[in-house]
Amino acid sequence: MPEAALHVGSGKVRELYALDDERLLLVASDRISTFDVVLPTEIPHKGRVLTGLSAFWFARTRHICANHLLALRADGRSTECRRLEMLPIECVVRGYLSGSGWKDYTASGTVCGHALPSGLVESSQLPEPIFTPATKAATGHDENIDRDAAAELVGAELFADVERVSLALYGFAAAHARERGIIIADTKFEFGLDGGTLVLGDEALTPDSSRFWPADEYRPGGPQPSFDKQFARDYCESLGWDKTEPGPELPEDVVTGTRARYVEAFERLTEIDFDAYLADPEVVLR
Ligand code: Q0Z
Repeated sequence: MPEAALHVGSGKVRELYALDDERLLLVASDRISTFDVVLPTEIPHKGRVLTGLSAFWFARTRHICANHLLALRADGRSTECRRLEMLPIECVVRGYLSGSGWKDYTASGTVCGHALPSGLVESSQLPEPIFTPATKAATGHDENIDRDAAAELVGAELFADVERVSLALYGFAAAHARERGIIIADTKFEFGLDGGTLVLGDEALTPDSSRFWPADEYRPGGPQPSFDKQFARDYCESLGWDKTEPGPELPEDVVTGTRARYVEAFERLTEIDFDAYLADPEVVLR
């Protein structure tokens, strides 16, 4: 547990502590959310899978952008991070049309001011990845904004930097994942400033901050199965649950199947045995 660390924030499935003036401790729990509701049943090791994946990407994208990772702790679920002044926008990159991007396209033919070709269907691959910033809503859902609104929030120069860097990070990770059978349909980055330097923060390129789809099941024209959460979602749907709090308990076979999918995503993307990660988390940094 964090030694003399002040709790400074809670996400749906993560906790944030202050270590000192310069450093934060980010701890990923084994909680899982479906349809935006945190379920009462945990997925063993889920927090370690996400922490290990995020650290793996941080280690492999230093040539694109500096990041906040200072140390990965031996528990495999806690990272010491440099404290940043976070930018007030979510930096989303979409390579495929899904979620709010698909919804906005059906309503207007555009996503965050990007005019897209007609005739795209749900989950279509886009002609090229697009940067689709969103505001950070204190409660409820983030709102997509166009580039002018985003540039207003962070300044034109910084906007150009986060757009370029976000597209480069996505391009690198999506190509790596696609060669290993995983489509990263979209992903959300959060950046901050350290002095004047742009630094990638938060978690990056995990199944909680991205849509991971199994490439061998990709069929545009409808929603795609989630690489990690589909068993849990299907089980919840089978109950006829109304998707309000409290969520249902997951049975053992759904927990086991879901855990196996998280571990499979980790092993495919990192090419590292998950048991080797548990024994020594720093394997993902080498
Ligand atoms: C991340 C969040 C979580 C609740 C603040 N390096 C950083 N410097 C300053 N602030 C943050 C970071 Cl990562 C920061 N969040 C998101 C994470 C629990 C909220 F684990 N909020």
